[in-house]
Amino acid sequence: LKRVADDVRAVPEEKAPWFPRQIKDLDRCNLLITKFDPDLHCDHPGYNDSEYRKRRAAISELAFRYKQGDPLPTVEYTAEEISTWRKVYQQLRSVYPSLACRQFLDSLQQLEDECGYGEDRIPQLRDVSAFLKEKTGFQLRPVAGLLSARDFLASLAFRVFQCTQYIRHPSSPMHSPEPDCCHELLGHIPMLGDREFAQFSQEIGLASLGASDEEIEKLSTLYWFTVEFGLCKQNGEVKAYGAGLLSSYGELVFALSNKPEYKPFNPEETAVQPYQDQTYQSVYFVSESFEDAKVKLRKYSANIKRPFAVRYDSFTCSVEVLDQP
Ligand code: HBI
Ligand code: FE
Repeated sequence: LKRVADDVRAVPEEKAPWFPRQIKDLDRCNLLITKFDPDLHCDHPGYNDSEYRKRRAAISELAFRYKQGDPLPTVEYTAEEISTWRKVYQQLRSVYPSLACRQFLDSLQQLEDECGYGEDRIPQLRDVSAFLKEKTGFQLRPVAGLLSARDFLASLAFRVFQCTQYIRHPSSPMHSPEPDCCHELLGHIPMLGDREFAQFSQEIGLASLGASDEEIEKLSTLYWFTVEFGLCKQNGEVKAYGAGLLSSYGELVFALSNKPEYKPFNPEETAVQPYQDQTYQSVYFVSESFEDAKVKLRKYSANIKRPFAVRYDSFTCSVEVLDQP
């Protein structure tokens, strides 16, 4: 009893929140946010469609049962689901050459050549994960929906991308209130096949481990305006690299029109910019290059107050925790 009391007293007051140290700890990073869940929200396009909700529940079940190291589940998509995918793919593919950044286009081309990307079938997470593993060391794990920012960012520290496997409701192929496989496979995956971008993503993840709720909120906002809605300069032109843009025809065209405001990417300012998750952004942040974004993010992260430093060990897929002097 005495020992227990001593242990309790020994815990420093500013104890950091729990975070995963090993890749298998990601099995515990599973806090779902029900903000856009079709079972609970009457304005979700699938709310009145019990067939759709049943399908979603079945695909969610695959994610709930998944443990790190299991083979990724495959889903046999229906003709209706493939038809939704086709509409999204065709519309977006036609505008990518003029609006997407070079890294995205290169990677998408490789996915089409090597990984079965195309309008006729929805790629399987298992194939896509194997592709990414070879290119950048990223791997996928299935997730049933929107995760808490803390859990989502933590997985990036291990080069694990939590990926939804269901598709949006057929009544609104051009819009989804929540992430779905169109958003992941078209928006995120090609960028995660780029080495520089993969490293940028992992560094946001590492910065989030054990951070306070306030810092998580800021990192999540940074993630929003870069990984989701980021723009970058390329040969004197502004191009899109954010997944929220590259998976939404309407916002992609809007973001690269002369309507929205552009600001230079600057983590201190970007981290506190209010953002929109119901409509288009009113401001977008433009990076000079990924290298530049990475250097700036690194400086920002170094200033986050944590009583320790972390280092990723890629041999053991684990995070080393070092005491800060
Ligand atoms: N969860 N499944 C999933 N997919 C995302 O893209 C995602 C998430 N949770 C939070 C999030 N993205 C970001 O908006 C940041 O809060 C990290
Ligand atoms: Fe996303």
